Amino acid sequence: MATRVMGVLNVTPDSFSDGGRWTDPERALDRGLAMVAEGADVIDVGGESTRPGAEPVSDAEQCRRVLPVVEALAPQVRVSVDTRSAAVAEAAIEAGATLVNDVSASLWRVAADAGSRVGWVAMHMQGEPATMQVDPRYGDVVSEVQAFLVARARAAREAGVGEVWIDPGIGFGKTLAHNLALLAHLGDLVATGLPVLVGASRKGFLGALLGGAAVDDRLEGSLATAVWSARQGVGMVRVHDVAATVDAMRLVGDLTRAGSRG
Ligand code: HH2
Repeated sequence: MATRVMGVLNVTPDSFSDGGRWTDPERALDRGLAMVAEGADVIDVGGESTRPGAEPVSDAEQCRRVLPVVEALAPQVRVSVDTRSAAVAEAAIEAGATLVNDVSASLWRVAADAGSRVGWVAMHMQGEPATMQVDPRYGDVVSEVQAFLVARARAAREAGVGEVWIDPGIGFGKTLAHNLALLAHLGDLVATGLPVLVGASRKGFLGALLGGAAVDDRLEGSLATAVWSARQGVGMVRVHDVAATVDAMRLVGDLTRAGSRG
């Protein structure tokens, strides 16, 4: 199946890449619809930055930021809500979101209670955003992340969630080496049989690999990682640059088909 594209829409003043650009609900709606026109399958609306060092945002403030945008977009496209708060996830579902994108991997009961139309993304994070990049350590990052995600997915399935995604959480309590190891072994996550989501777009490790590129100068790395992920069998990529990602993935898909002799 073709890899789907989740477009990032941060309705925050401080997200690491698009912070402050879409805080006005009208502009956020326009941005969301533009990403749909570019080929996004899902729009991921978030009201709390989880970049390294970020402090938590109250439920009330997250709701104030995301609910008008979720409500306006939901009739036009599938909407996910990017939150660690059960109350915010519940309110967003009420407003029309059908996917809970949960970087804390703890909110599966919210999805279960909402019934079969609502799915859940379990993302791996070591620690909390405020301190997660201080000194992340693993024995074997690939097997530890995989074991964690499979266990959370099993709990969600047992609670009755029909659609469960797993995400290695690139940049969430991980060094450059950890991120590279996880990306190199995406096939292991895919082999679990659970659909895999990867969010590497514009992240810091790409800046490091691209010789210190600033956040807006990481397109090459973002595209390369999205195409790599798609080729490993990942089911969805979470990206800021939707049009370029769709083009790059389509091109490599065409190449692959043209090259197969079977
Ligand atoms: N990354 C970010 C936020 N949410 N969700 C999933 N499932 N996977 C990710 O890799 C992921 C995520 C961080 O990126 P961004 O939303 O662009 O920035 P910020 O956290 O500063 O709002």
